[in-house]
Amino acid sequence: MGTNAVGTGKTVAVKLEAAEIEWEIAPGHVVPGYGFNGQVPGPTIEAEVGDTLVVELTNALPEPTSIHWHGLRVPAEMDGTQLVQQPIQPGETFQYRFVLPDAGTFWYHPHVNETVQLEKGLYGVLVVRGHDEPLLDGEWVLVLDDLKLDRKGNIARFGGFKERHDGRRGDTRLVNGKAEPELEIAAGQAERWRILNASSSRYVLLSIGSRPFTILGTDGGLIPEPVTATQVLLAPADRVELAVGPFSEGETLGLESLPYSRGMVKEPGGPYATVRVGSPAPSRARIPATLRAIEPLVTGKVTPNRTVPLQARMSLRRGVDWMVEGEAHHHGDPVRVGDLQVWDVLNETKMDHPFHLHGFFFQVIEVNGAPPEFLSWEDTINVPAEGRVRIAWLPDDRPGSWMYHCHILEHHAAGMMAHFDVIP
Ligand SMILES: [Cu+2]
Repeated sequence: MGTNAVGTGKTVAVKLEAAEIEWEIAPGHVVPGYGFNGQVPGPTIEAEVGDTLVVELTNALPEPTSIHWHGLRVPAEMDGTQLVQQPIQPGETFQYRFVLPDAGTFWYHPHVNETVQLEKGLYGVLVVRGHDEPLLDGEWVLVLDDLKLDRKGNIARFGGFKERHDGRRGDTRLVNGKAEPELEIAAGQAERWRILNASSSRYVLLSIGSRPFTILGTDGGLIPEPVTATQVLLAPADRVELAVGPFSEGETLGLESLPYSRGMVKEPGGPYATVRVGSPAPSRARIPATLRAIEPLVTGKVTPNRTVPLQARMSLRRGVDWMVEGEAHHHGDPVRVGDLQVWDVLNETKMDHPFHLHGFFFQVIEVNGAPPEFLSWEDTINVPAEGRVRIAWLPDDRPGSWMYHCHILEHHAAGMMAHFDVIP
């Protein structure tokens, strides 16, 4: 990682249409929502490292939209924010085109009116495969989400102080657009689960029936070595890749979120899906002891060259402003191509915030002064309430306008974001 990939010549062409849909979240329970190609999540786009992705997005919504390619090292003008493109008006089409330099589990979602458009169902996954992937018996993409419904069972009205303050959280938990579905896995097999938390604000402390699983990758693809765990935290926008199983025939496991305290907001947790273990099937799963080499960007003692304070301020008119460095919708200093960045992201609030950097992966150096359990490439990291996360990243040769923000969508909208330039 660090240089821009050269295309292989293979093109993956996808047509996406964003439109109003009748979203069936449970048998017989339909809510008016938004979808890509009539579905939630949108179609999973699959490609290989080095492919060129060409997406023709048609906006059939009653409002402007765009697509942000979350986690992808795209050229600045393909990033989908209003810094780099005009929102796509209803009836218009826009073509996104870029090479896919990295393997991993990425996602796509609008970067216009996100609090509404994502909640209504506009999101999808992009899987990019590398040349040397671990071999498992099967693969699932699981998108976790939640939906806030009103008494009639429709998507509840948006806004209000609590939503602006805590972020919007619903009590209907979804997997791949369905409320608490049943999943099946064959006994004796181990599968690769690529999991995304697409919620507006909900943190998922993921458990699969309290059984051990193996972490294979995070936001930016595989980690150096497999890590065994019984729970893993997915802040909003986070991804994780797990090896799950083998289990015994007839077992039933709950895919659930355990209670999690994100500072002054307590997440109650709850079930997402029931996993049933079916009849046995032969396994050829093989997880190597080494998954990938990741070179650390920094070694030894480092001095950060930037501090990014995440802040809140009560406001008589709006209730609360979420800020970066003293202002809502902050304009950050530029960074120069090739200059190593070591940033201290300081959370000066009493609530966790998932920090998302557009267009570039970073390595986490420290969380509250301690090194992380393993080295990884990330585009989103949770910054604990009143805590500090030190990250390092290298602006490779993609000058332009970029941003970072809290991925609690209501906090982003209320100002906990910054735009900055990468300059040649
Ligand atoms: Cu936040």
